[in-house]
Amino acid sequence: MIKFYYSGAPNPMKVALMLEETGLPYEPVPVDTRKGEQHKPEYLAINPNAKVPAIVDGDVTVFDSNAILLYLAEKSGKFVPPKGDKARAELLSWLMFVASGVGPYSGQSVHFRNYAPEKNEYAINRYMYEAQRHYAILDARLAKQKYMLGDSYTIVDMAVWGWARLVPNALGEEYWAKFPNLKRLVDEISARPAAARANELRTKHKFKTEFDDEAKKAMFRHMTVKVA
Ligand SMILES: N[C@@H](CCC(=O)N[C@@H](CS)C(=O)NCC(=O)O)C(=O)O
Repeated sequence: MIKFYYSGAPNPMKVALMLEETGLPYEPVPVDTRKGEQHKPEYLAINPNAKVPAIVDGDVTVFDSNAILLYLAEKSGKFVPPKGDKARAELLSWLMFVASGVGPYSGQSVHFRNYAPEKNEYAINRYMYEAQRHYAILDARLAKQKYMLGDSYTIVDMAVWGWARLVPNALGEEYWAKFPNLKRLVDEISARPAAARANELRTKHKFKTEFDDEAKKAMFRHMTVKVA
């Protein structure tokens, strides 16, 4: 049985979607990042990066959401083009594009818009600019084809869904009008029964909702440690 270390945040939710889509049996293990549980030594032994998600599958441990998506796709043989297929190489590019671009820029955009103690116009503009540039690239691709890799729904679409659902938080509600093709994909995936079950997972455990000093200390460690 796969142990799935999760919270309701975007990166764990893509993995929850994949687990539900494949039907692989798993045991959800909540990690309440607002309480600092990601820094506990027993969790650091699973993910030294102190973030969710992570999975433990027998003697295999995988962290980083897109690595987990790929692992689960290979394990199940589902939602991934066959090895040797041209689309398999495309899958790698787009998976890394989401992991290294869409996710980090969206995350920083949310941070500087909603959480930074001072309003830093330069940082807000930089991260919003980069986030919307990445979403525009996804939108342009989805204008030409149904899914990120063509006609088939794959883990790339799941990776996109995890973050693109948060376009209103990362950029503002008005941005949906600029990305109609991306919105079409997000809405389609959100309507899938597996997405509903993934979302339900968040209600199975009472995660802390307050963003108080304890949460800031756990998630924004740079606020208390000066390195520059
Ligand atoms: N590259 C990692 C990033 C994971 C990540 O940033 N997770 C967030 C939730 S979306 C987290 O654990 N935040 C808690 C913290 O930063 O302390 C992945 O894709 O899994």
